[in-house]
Amino acid sequence: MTAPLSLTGVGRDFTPWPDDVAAGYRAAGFWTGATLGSVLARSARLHGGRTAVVDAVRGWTYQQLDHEADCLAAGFEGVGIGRGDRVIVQMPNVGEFVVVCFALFRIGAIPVLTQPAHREHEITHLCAQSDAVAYVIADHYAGFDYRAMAERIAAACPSLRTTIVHGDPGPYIALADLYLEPVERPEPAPGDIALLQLSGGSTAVPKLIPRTHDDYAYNARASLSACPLGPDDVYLAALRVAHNFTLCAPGILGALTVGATVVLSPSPSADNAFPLIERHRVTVAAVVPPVALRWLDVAATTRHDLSSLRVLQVGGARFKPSAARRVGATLGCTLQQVFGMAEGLICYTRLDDSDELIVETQGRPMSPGDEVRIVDDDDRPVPDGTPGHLLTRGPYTIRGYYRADEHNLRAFTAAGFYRTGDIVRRLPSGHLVVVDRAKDIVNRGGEKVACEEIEEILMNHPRVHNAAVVGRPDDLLGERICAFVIPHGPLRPRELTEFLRDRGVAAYKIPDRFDFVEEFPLTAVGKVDKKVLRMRAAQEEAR
Ligand code: OOB
Repeated sequence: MTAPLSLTGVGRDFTPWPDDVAAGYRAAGFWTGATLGSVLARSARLHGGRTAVVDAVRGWTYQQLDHEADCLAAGFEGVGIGRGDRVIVQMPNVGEFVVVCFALFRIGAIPVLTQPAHREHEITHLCAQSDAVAYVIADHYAGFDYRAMAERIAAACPSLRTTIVHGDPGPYIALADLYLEPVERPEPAPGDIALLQLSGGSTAVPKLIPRTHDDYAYNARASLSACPLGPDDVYLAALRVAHNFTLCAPGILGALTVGATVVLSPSPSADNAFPLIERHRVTVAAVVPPVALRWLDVAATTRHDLSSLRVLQVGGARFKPSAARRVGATLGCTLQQVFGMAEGLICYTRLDDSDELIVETQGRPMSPGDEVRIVDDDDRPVPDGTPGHLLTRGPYTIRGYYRADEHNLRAFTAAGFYRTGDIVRRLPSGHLVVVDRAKDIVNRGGEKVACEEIEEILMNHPRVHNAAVVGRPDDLLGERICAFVIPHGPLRPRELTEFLRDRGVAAYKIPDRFDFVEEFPLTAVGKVDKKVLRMRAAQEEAR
């Protein structure tokens, strides 16, 4: 046996569901034993000649996608990528992203799904945490050359053996050269990790989320029950492809499960998305609130025909009722609010819910297997209608982060419930309203930024004595990032921005504003009082 099973199945890397619970999920039909690779193979048999994926350059029929995934799997194996190996995938919205993922799924290798915006700081952490053996990138995207960064990353990450480039490979291996003759191999086990998602979590280093074949395939199917798609549907992937929303809610994987077409937009801007909606007769699209707001504004005067649009999914951050109310009239489609997390649980408003529920709530859990508890600070259930901490477990919600035993003790209850960090209240219908957040993150238009991560880096600056990062309200993004800093001596915001950039921190995490102060307000137990800082940041903003 080449790959030690402990890396992919039951073992030290992730907490599987208890055996009796897993048996229950199988008996209930949630887990079918199908791997993600076999989901595509099935669609290729049923819908072979239909278009599976279209990007700015070309299209793939189901047969082509299935075949290319097999060819690329052979090529990946040829460069030494095997079952259980972790592979960092950092690609923009191109069809090859889908081919790469399915090639890895077929081998049983594990894509670590990063964002194009990530830089050395993030990628080196992710490499170290996952002991990744390979790094798959595009040559360049949005004015940034990933090959130059790959050199520095390879130097910092001893586990990395291979860099593979979509486009001009420079000194690396060209993805295009890895399409070889398909070979037979055993399928991965359905309980193996299929992919690692990134948490939008609150820790200094982002945590990896192990999603298994069984649970992720179910995530897509259960999503299809809330947002039905069929072979005639066209799904627009406007947000970045690797995000759980775009990939699996029902997203790319849901569309490919039923023979629908996925259209990949290079960016979510109306300039990119509207012509694609018109050209491909897109029926369903998924966006974050700031994008929805922009689309609503542009739709009023656009010359593009958006009449094919049936459903606009909005999620990732709270969508204000005032904006939600405009969707139907302005875009002529049904709004679906989506409240989800890469760790698992996804709530949807249903397409036939009342206008009131669609506008005012973030939906209800998609699966009958979802268990939801809303509790007070001492983990005691609160009555319906009272805000409390949202805890959840179920057939597609992880029981633990990847290689994070100590953190898992805090992030999960002893009974295996995931502590989402969200404060919600539940209506009698089961719909949830997200009212607040207990976790220490800023949700910047759907991009999650862990405050502690930025604080730690700032505190490495020789003239920063202490730093506290909070969100401040913003009409467009929902929140922006505000850093309160106690300096040692003279310091300017520019210096800190450059400092973060030099450390290779992704641009979206760089504070929008720095406020220099002499001291921080403290709580009764002597911790930095972020509630007070958030209030100050909001007051500054109002001024
Ligand atoms: C999605 O996933 P993540 O992992 O990037 O972020 C999860 C967190 C949630 O815990 C919550 O704090 C926030 O993002 N969130 C929302 C929300 N949707 C997500 N807060 C308020 N209203 C909403 N509608 O963001 C994600 C994953 C799958 C589907 C959709 C979104």
